[in-house]
Amino acid sequence: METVSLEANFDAKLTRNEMIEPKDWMPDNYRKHLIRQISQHAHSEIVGMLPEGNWITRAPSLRAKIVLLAKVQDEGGHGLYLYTAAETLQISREELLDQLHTGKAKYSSIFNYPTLTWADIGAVGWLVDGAAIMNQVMLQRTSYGPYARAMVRICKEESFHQRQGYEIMCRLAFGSQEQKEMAQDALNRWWWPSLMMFGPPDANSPNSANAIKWKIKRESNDQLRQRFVNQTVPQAEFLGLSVPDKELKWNDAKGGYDFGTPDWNEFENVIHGNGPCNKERLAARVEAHDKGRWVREAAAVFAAKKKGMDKAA
Ligand code: BYC
Repeated sequence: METVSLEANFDAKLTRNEMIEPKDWMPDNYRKHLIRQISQHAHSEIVGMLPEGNWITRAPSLRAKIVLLAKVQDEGGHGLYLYTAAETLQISREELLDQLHTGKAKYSSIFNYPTLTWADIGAVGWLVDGAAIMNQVMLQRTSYGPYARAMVRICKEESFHQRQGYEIMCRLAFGSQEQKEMAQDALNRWWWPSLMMFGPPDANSPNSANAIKWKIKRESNDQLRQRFVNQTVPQAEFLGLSVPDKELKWNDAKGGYDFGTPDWNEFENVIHGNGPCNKERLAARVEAHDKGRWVREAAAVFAAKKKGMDKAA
């Protein structure tokens, strides 16, 4: 088939809201766009394990430790589903990881902030996983089949993570005065970086036009950010905590909150490698990758031997 009719067929599938599958023809830019987004998403999952993993040995109870351990393991699993989805687009896992380790590929800005207290683990679950779900629910209907299917399971697990975080915040906010102050301090530090997770304002988002045209993203950065604020402010009120935004105000006419502008200069700095923990996070990832080399090599030898045995049988 000629490229014109292949492209018409691709467009028609999108119009009918059918999924694009790995064996289908797709424009090269669509493939590249997906590799960029899915791999950055995968990198975010595995880098996201670091700030939380930091608290496993210091969780305040056995129950809290088990729950946090399970959550961090889930994030590792999400990374695996997403790398596998990206690999269906003709790129190897090694190449994807190399892009992360050399700083060529981005990962979510949020994981370049430190988790200073146990309340931060609550705030991460509540706000960071909350923002992640807000963005990822629409990705269950993204146009690329393997990505959409990976997102279904990820979303289920992320809701458990969000509840884990909110439970910690409830305990602290309804605890002693000191605990309540810890909860407020965590909210103060995580609020604005959480709003930045949705990406730059629509007017400054170079990838959005194609993402929407190709039905990769179903909603815009600003729409999702607004929904997140609308949903989260009442949760903060329930906790008796105040959102650190003087411009925050309910707007009857729009049926949502008006809110202040995140510091987009800070965001640009963080996504270009100059946030509070960028260097530490990347170094930890590279070290983990190097230390895991023997596992990858042993698994490859085992797989090759098993293949040989299966053939002989
Ligand atoms: N951090 O044109 P734009 C999670 C980059 S949650 C870093 O709007 P797009 C987890 C963007 O990549 C987080 N970089 O881009 C939760 C682009 O640069 P390049 C992961 C960002 O793609 C809890 C440039 O800025 N979730 O994993 O249309 C525990 C211009 O942006 C960010 C996902 O990845 C940011 N926050 O929209 C553990 C969801 N925002 O690539 C783990 C899937 C923007 O051109 N991803 N940039 O050099 C998406 O939905 C979209 O990629 C985004 C950005 C909404 C993030």
